[in-house]
Amino acid sequence: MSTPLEKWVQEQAELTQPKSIHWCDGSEEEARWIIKRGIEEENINGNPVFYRLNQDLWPNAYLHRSHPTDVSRTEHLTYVCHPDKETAGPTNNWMEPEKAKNMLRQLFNGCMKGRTMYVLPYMMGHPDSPFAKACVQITDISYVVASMRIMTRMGKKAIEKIGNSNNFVRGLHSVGDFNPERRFIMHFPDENLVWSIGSGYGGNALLGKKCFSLRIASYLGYKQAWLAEHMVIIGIQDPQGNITYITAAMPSACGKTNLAMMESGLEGYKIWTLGDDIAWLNIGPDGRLYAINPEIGFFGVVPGTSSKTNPNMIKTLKGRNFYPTLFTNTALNLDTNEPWWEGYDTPCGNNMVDWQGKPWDISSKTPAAHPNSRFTVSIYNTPTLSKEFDNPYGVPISAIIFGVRRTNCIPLVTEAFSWKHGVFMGARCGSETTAAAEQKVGVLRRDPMAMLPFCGYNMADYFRHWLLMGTRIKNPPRIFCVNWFRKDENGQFLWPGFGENIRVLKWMLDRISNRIGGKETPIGIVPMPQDIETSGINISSEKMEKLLNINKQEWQQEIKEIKNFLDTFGTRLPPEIWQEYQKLYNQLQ
Ligand code: OXD
Ligand code: MN
Repeated sequence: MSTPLEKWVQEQAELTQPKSIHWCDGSEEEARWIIKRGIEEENINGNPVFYRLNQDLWPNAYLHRSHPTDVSRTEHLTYVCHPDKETAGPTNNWMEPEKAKNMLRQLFNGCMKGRTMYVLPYMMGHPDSPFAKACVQITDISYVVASMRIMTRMGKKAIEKIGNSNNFVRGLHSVGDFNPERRFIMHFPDENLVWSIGSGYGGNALLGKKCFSLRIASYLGYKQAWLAEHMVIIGIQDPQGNITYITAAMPSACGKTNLAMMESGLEGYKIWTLGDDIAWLNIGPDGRLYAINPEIGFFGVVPGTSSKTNPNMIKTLKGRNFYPTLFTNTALNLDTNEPWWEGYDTPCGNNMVDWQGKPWDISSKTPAAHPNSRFTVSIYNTPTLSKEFDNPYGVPISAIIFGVRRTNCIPLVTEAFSWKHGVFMGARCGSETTAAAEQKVGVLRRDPMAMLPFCGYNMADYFRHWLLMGTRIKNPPRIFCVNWFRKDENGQFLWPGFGENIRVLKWMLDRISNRIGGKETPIGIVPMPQDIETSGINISSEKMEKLLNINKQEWQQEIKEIKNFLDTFGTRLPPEIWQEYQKLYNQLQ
C-alpha cells in the first residue's frame, strides 16, 4: 500500500509523464551527480545548465545561465487562489482555484516527457523545531534541485516526518518551455499547495522560499497566531558582550543580505547572522516573540557585492564546504574562468562574456552581469553565523525594523510610539522598486512590511493580525523604520550605509535599554543628531540634520499616497490603522 506522499507523486507523474523519477536523498554524492547532469545532460536554450568555475579560486562553485526571459520574479503571473477574491485582497492576483487548476493542468500535461522528474523532500525549519514544516517539491531541472539542497534541509528526515500522513506542503514545478506566455505561479493556500510552471528563477521555482515560506505560510500564520515575514534575523553584540536579537523587513534588493552579515564599523559591536530573507515569528513559552529562519542558504543579489560592501559574503562565497555555490547570470572571465560582476573587488578582464555568454568589454552599453544576478550559497559557510542558528526554538526578538529605499522624505531612522503605531508605520511603507522583480526600476510603490509581493491573503486582514499579535506578545518588540538611501539635492547618498549602519542599530539598542532619549515628531521618535555615533566617519552635522529631517511638504504628498493605498482595502481595513492615519494627518497640518 502506498503512502499519501507516494500516491501524490504517482499522480503528478501521470500528469507530467516524465521518462524517469528520482527521489532525492540530499546526500553529497547525489549533489555531485546533480551538478554533473546539469553540465553534461540537461540544457536550457541549448546551453548547459551548469558550467564549472575555477575550482581553485571558487571552490565547488558553478555558473548557471538562465533562459534570457527568466531573470526575476514575475509578480504579474503570480496568483493566490483562495476560493473567494476578497480573501486574496486587492494586492494579489486572484483566480478561482478550479479555474486555475484546469488551466495549469493543460500546461503540465506531458510537460516532463523525455525528462527526469526529481522528488525533493525537505524541511523548512530545523527538523527538531516545533515550528518546522515538512514539504515535498517536484521539479524537472537540476538547477532547482541543486538550489533547493543549498536553501533547505533536504533529505530523508522530511520523509520520516511525513511518514504515512497527509500533512506535508506540496509543490509541483516544471520549467515547461520557458515561454512567459505559459508561465504561472499559482498558490492554493487552503491545500498547502503550489503549482509553478515556465520559470526556473529562484523566487518562482524554489517553492519552499517565497511561495511556501511567505505566501502560504503567512496565511497559515494568520490562522494559527504566528507571522511569516520577509525579514533578516541578526544578533547584535555590544561591547559588554550582550547579544540583542532583532529582525528587519526590507523590500527585495534593498540590502537585507548586507545587513545580515555586516562587518560593524563601530569598535566593540559585532553582528551575528541568523537569516537574510525570511523569518517565522512565534510566541514562545515565556510569552515573548521568537524568530527562526526556515532556510539554510542565501539567494542574494550579486552586483555590488565586494570585500568593501560585504566582506563576509565574499568569504562565504569563496569558502570550502559540502554544499556547492551557484552563480546565476553573472559575467564570466574567460581567461581565469571566474565569475565577475559590476562592483566586485577586481576590474573586469580583457576576455569577458556577459550573463548571456555574449562577448562583452568595458565599452559595452549593457551590464556584464544581469542586475538581478544571484548567488546561492550555504549559510553554514558564513564566518558570522550565530551559534543559535540551529536552535529549534529560535531567538527572542527585541526590535523589528521596517526598511525602505527612498530618495527623500523618510528619515534615516524613526521609532514607533507603540506596537499599534508601529503596525501603521509598517503598513504605510513605500519603497522604490528594484530589479528583483520584472518591473520598471526606481518607481515608488507602497510595500507594507516589505510583504506586498509575498502576503498570501488580504493585507487588511494581515494588518489586523499584526495588531492582534501585539496584544498577545509579552513585552512586544520595539518597532523602527529605517532608510539608508536618502539623497541630497545633488543626488548623492547622505548616509555611508553598509558597516556604518551599525551606528543606527546602536541607537536602537540604546533606546531599547532606555539609555538615550529621542525627539517626538508627527511620524515617530527620531534621534537628536548628536545621538547617532559619528566618530570616525566623515559626516557633518548639517548632513545629519538632513538625514533626520521631516520635510512637511514631502509628507503632505506622502500622506496623500498613503491614504490612496489604504482606501483600496475599503471597510476591511482595521479602524486602528485609520486612527493612526488620522493622528498623523492632524499633526502634519
Ligand atoms: C528574493 C526577493 O529573492 O525578495 O529574496 O526577490
Ligand atoms: Mn526576498
